[in-house]
Amino acid sequence: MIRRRDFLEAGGLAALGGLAGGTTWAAAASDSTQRSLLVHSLRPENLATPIEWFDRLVTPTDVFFIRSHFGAPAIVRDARLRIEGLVERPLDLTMGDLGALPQVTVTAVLQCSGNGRALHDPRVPGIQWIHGAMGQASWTGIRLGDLLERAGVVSDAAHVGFEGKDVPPKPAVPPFHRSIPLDRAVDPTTLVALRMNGEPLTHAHGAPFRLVVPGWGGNHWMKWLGTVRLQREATRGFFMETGYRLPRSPVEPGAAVRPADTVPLTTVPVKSLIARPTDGSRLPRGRQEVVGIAFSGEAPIAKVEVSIDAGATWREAALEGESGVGRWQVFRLRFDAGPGAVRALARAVDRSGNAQPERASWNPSGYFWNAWHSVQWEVV
Ligand SMILES: Nc1nc2c(c(=O)[nH]1)N[C@H]1C(S)=C(S)[C@@H](COP(=O)(O)O)O[C@H]1N2
Ligand SMILES: [Mo]
Repeated sequence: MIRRRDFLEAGGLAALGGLAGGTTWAAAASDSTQRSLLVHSLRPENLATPIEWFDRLVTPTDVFFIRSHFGAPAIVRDARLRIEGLVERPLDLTMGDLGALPQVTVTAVLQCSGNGRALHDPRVPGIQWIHGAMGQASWTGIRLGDLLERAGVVSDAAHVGFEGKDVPPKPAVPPFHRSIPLDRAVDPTTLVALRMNGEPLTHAHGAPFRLVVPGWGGNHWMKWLGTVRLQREATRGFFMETGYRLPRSPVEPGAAVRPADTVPLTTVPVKSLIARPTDGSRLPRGRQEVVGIAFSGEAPIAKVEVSIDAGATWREAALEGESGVGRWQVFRLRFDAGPGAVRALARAVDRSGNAQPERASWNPSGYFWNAWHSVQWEVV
């Protein structure tokens, strides 16, 4: 039996390998083996989930990726949530106040818009996430729409701004502020979450309150939420006017794009990913199974197709789990493995007809990589 200490040390070493080499692939992740994250940076914490964990509907919290611009703020005992701006009654809510309101639970994918950045060609600057800046969890809290109804939104409010309690490391660094249009804020799936996977939010994931915006890129999901402000206009500043924007229309890979030709990114495009067998695996010949996940921020998944002959033929995989916008389902397909090198591919289509592209649409910040996932196995 493995002692807990050895087990933690093994995880720690894997994490250090990630720091030095850029990537560390944990051996087959399962509940009884490695529960470590891949380190992109420790201060602030930017940690990725090993791909093997994407073989199930819910990503356990302790292996759920962490993305933080400045690092978590200090823990305070009497945290408040302010709702202010264009409202009839500004609110100042404690954890007790929020906990006493009706709670709803939504299962949804949280994916960093920069997930897959390392796979864009030509390469772009920024954290070189490969596949691990995503996860699916159940999120429990209060509908933002319910809170806004209590505060009484004034008629000319059109945007809702969010500020977290984390602060930039020095005055020259702009604060991480975001806003979303009012109609998205009152969508019944938009939550101020207090719980993740049935437990109180952990500090790294935004305790005591964080925003949940199913279907939209992770940058909107404000952690350590402190202020919600009703506004006429979208929030200004670096993270709205320069960061988190996409070219208005597709551009040539490597092209320069003027800020005036960009729009804010919102919904996560359709994507599937093979979790197992992982790229580079050696498999025994015979009956095998490929498993992974698929989701879209625009519509529920319609189908996932898998090829085990480098794209010559495709078969539809079985889907598991509830379908929904911004909610992933597990796909599974059995196949007979003959000897030699096998190139496998996965691609998904959503119910609005959005198809995962063979090549991702390149953009200067490397957002939303979603090309067909391709892996190679050696069958022996
Ligand atoms: N206050 C605050 N909220 C934040 C961030 C941050 O740096 N500060 N990072 C955002 C980004 S870019 C992502 S992808 C998600 C990551 O959430 P997680 O760390 O719980 O996985 O949180 C978002 N919310
Ligand atoms: Mo992100």
